[in-house]
Amino acid sequence: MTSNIRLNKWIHEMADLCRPDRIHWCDGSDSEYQSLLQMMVSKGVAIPLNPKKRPGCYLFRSHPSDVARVENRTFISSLRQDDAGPTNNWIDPQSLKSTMTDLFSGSMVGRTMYVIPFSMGPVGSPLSKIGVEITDSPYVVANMRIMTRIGKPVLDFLGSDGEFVPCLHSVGYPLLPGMVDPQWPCAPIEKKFISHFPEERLIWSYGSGYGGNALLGKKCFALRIASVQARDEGWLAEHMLILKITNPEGKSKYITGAFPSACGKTNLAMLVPTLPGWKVETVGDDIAWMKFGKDGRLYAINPEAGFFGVAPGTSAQSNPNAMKCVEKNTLFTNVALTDDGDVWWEGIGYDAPDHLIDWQGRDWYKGQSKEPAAHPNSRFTTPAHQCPSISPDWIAEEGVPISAILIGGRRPSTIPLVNESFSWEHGVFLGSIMGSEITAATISDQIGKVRRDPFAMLPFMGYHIGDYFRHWLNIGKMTTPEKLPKIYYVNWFRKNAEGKFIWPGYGENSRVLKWIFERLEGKAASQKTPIGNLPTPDSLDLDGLRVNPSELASILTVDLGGWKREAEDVRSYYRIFENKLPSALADQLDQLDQRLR
Ligand code: GTP
Ligand code: SPV
Ligand code: MN
Repeated sequence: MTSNIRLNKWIHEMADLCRPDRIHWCDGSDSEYQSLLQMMVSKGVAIPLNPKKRPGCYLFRSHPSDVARVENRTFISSLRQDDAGPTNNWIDPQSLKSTMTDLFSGSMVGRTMYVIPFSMGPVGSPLSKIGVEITDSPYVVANMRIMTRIGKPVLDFLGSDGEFVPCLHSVGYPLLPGMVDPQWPCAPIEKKFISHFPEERLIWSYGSGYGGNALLGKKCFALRIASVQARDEGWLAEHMLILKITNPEGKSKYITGAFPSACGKTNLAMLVPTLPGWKVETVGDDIAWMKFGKDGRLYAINPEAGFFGVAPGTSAQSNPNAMKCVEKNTLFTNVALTDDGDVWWEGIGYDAPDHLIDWQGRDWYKGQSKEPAAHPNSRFTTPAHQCPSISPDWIAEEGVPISAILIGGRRPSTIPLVNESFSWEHGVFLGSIMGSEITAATISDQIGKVRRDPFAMLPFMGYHIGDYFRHWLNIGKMTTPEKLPKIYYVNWFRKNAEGKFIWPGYGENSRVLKWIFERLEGKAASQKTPIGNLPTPDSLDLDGLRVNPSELASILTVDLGGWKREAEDVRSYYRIFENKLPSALADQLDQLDQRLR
């Protein structure tokens, strides 16, 4: 119920189209959340975990075909194909709407249509934006309540004429009379459509209930639609963590980091430094909206309110803050269930018990079962305010001033541990050529293969990537150079001859953060190389670190042969941008070639 005329009209139109049995306006209250969960428990959709071990926690199991984002079913349906660019799937908006109108027609028969008003960013903050998601999935409602700010305060703020992004979602499984509702309703892959209409600022998602396909505030709005808004309004909507780092003298800086899906953002954002006296606090773990402040610096907000984090690999050793966070009030999806009502996943830090129920609900026996007990993209949804490392600034309405931007991915070879860009333009060049191994965060038959993923935004771009590079270059001209964050290319994922990670990662990444911090202070030394500024052998604090010296040397020096191949590969990759490739980036590539000779 709202006085917002446009919202009322849209809700009525969508209800006429989807024909739900009933409409529920979410008020966002705790009692609403609890009763939704109880309803899902009674239907066998949610499994309550042992309240002595995980109070307020529930386990969900998705359909085995619906376990991650579906990039090949994600569409940027701009009016002109050229505006979607060479990296996005495009369908003419009229034709896509007609296909999807048929799909949505009656798609909510037998179901409740939930209306979720949500705010990305603190309600009322000048950097925040409002969306309204319509969904027929109570699982989505429960997750959206953790991941965003939902309900009455948002409607109140929206008022009678406030702006919002309409986000329509259906799992695509109408319940006709006599049909039984499966545990995880969804549509077959060819009927899934995760669609964006950038000019209209509109999202239509059909057929999937999982993560970024269905929680429309996240990738669909806060990245794909927001990237278009950011281009038009002169700011940046990025796939980045935000952290605060404080040195032993008590001086703090804020750093963002763009790493592709399942490449370490949550872990870096919650890092516990191994270096004495240093402290890291969490502002955000997945998305940063950055705008210029009055002082000419870039300020970032975390538009989300929770973490939708990768479970496997999360342990008290690797990420104690996340482990604390998920002790209560957390929704788990596709992890394994222990006989005593707790969760387990690969890399949780202790052996599996002899028996588990795996993510597909099947018996799993230690030493016998061959498949992982938890899905590699199993996730926890947990409130940000529960995180022991959360920074009080995480809800700062004006955002936090950014001193450095990290970029990086999973590169088993070539890319060194850390590389400081020469300039903003050179940093944008490095961002544009970023590559990473494909991970289980997306459904793909090419997991593990390295692909170019510029600024970790490949799957999340709302427009032409060539225009996006130009936008980044323009941002660099909107203030004076010394006020811009410095850009650093990092890689925690180099492998040795045995295929093992050379760098221990996690808390030890604080050594790299310290070098960056001290570079920003003008203190740490660096050496100029053909690819950028690398640490001098003694400027990086390696005190007490146990890594094979020759392997360590290999990740701290330039692999000339590897970089020559890299530059050649970038040249052919750049061809896909045709006339949209900014000449500044073509020049950067030529200069790299020159320096590598
Ligand atoms: P999305 O939520 O998909 O965007 O992922 P993310 O970028 O937040 O990645 P996350 O921090 O959840 O890490 C993904 C996986 O990488 C987990 O299994 C981590 O344990 C592992 N990982 C994270 N940081 C490191 C690191 O420094 N070194 C190594 N070897 N693995 C890491
Ligand atoms: C990612 O894939 O980058 C995620 C998970 O953060 S999802 O929300 O499913 O996109
Ligand atoms: Mn992500």
